[in-house]
Amino acid sequence: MAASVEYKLSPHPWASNAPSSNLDFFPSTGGKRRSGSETDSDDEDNIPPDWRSLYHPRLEVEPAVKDPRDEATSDAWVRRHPALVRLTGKHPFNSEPPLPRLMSHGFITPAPLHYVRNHGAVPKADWSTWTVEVTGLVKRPARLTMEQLVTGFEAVELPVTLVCAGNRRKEQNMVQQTVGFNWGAAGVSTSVWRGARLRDVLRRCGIMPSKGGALNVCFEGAEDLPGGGGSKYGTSITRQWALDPSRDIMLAYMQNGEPLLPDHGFPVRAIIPGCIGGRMVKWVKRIIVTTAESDNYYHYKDNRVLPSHVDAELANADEGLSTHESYTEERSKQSG
Ligand SMILES: Nc1nc2c(c(=O)[nH]1)N[C@H]1C(S)=C(S)[C@@H](COP(=O)(O)O)O[C@H]1N2
Ligand SMILES: [Mo]
Repeated sequence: MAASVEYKLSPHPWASNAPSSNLDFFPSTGGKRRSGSETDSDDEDNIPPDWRSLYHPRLEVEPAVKDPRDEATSDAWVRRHPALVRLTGKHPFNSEPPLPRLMSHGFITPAPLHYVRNHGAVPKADWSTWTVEVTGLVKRPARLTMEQLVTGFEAVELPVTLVCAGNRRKEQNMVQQTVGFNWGAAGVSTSVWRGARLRDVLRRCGIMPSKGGALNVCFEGAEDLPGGGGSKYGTSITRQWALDPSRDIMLAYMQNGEPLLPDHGFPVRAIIPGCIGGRMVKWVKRIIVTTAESDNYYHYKDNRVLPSHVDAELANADEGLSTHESYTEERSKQSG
């Protein structure tokens, strides 16, 4: 394999303020990893694989375009694939590709066909001014720019499958009605994600020891959502997961060799291989190291699987209960 992997970017059609054709922004990870870097890899052969052959031929064939259905919504500026099946009306945008189309692409889903789960409006993000704040139980709190994330940390790139916890809920709802909307069988997609390791970022910021109470890592998105009377989308993972080098958890800024699409978290999102999609916070603005797990409304109320005797009515009635991905028309109106 070539020691130097070059990433040539074509102009980005979806986000005009994304860097394009700028190799300095996306330096190669090729060759041996720097010794003394924050990774503890004991692999003899550290040359990362080149995944481009998996996704590059697919890029042009599934373009995203402005869709008249988005015109009267706050997502009017977002380009989307017209074939995506809209599951919750116009807004917020929750969609999956037609199953045969998803399958026709094989292992890697072109980004415009990747299923989308948005709790609210897509944030209008600017690459050059976006920052990710790392705060809480860290010795050196930081506000990282995209340039710092891209150039200041070793990049990792690998294929990751995302699946919404609601995938195939349509069938589940036929057996017993849940609070959630009807996903078909295509709420699942795989693409090649590239980003900085969360672990490296946390170590650079001096994450406190677990004895010091630094036990959880919370993520917060950028949207203003109605949940709990007004909140951001947020969730958390344990410190142990966040720092585990074998988990390859990353702050991803590229999908299939391009900057992220607005719907998938441009400019940066969490990617947690092997975890449910709901944990992979898009448009990440804040990472907070805490003792307790996230107290975010969407972590608490949306990401729960309940025993089968709990029906939708009981889940809604009881403060302590809720089902994953609860969705109501009312909420959809508020989040516009
Ligand atoms: N900020 C933010 N992050 C989010 C969400 C969201 O609505 N807002 N939805 C979550 C859910 S439930 C899923 S399944 C995945 C979907 O990611 P995708 O839209 O890129 O497929 O994003 C997760 N991250
Ligand atoms: Mo989800």
